[in-house]
Amino acid sequence: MWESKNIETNTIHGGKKSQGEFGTLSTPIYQTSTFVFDNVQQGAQRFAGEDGGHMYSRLGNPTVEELEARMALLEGTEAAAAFGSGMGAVSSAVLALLKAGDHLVTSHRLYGCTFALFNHQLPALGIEVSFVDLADEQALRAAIRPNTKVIYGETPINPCMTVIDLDTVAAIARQHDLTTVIDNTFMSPILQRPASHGIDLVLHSATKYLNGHGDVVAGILCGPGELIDRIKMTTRKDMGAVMSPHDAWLVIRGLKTLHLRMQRHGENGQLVAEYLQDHDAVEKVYYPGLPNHPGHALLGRQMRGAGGVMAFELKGSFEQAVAFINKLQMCKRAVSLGDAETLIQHPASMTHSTYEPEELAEAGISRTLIRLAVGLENAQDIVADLGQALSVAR
Ligand code: 4LM
Repeated sequence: MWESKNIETNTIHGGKKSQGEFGTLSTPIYQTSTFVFDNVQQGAQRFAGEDGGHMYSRLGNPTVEELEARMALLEGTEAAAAFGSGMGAVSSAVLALLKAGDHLVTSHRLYGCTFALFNHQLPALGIEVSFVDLADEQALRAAIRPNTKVIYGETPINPCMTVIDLDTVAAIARQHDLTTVIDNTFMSPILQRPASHGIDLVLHSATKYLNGHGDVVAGILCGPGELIDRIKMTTRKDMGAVMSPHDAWLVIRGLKTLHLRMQRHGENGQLVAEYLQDHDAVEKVYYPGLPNHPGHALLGRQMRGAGGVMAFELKGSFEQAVAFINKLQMCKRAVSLGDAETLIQHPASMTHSTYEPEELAEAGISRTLIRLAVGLENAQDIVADLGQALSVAR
């Protein structure tokens, strides 16, 4: 398998296994549910793990495995596992690592469905969960108990873009022999590689930047070979959140332009964040590319760029915020992020509607907070659309 020292080249060539039967440039889509055995003995050997051959696509599929090899290379881990959604990756990871009586330390800010899984489903299974500010080293240290097994976080955090120091989290985890899981969805491996900071498992909603074209729901988990194999052969196999070969092919296609797209998302993000910050109708902008953002100091050390997502609050009322979002013409009112189109949404009533009002307040997600996922359009068109809609908030 060929590998470059440059990640831009690896998004195109890295991890590519074969050219297929006919020497195809594009990865073949092995659209099959099952695989034929020469005889009973061969089938039995495969199920016993004595023969590397395939059995059934929930257990492994060559197209999906090619994506897994590519993602492991990009994140700098031994292996990767692909899932049918980002939430499939989150649930398969934590349920492989935690059992009744164990304790999870996680962030008080998380994507809404990850919060719901940790706040409702895990406690129902007898797993204890503490929600703390993972950017606060003392709070993280104080949360660790004798039965703590895992630290789970996102950075930057959806939707307020809080940045967690990965070196600090990894060092604390090592002291207490804990497994760390970091959701790298907002950065992609182009802008941040958590494993190089000592994080064990790196997670993605591949629905977002990795695929990049708004036409797939998918997830990826990258990490040590033994742990990834265990997840594939336990929670992924038995709960079944697998990625389809066609979706894997679409994500592989998306990866080829990931480095170019991340560069443009970042350039547009910076320009739009600066425009909003200077606008007299805007109260506050949350974007790590702005020098007044608390996570700005980690740019360069941990992150190669600030990416394309930001949140902001207008000076006006909730009704004015709604009127502003409704007045946009080019920017699309939609959840998700990482697509070519600029997407705008209202976290309190959409992506984070899984939080109760007091939980939203605790997480610092106000009713007037707006999240903008800047796309790949000409930045001047994004700014012009925001500008005409901001007239309602003046
Ligand atoms: C959204 N997010 O924010 P699937 N991790 C992070 C996420 O933002 C998401 C997931 C995992 C949004 C979806 C509507 C940081 C999702 C979950 O949607 O299951 O692929 O990923 O707009």
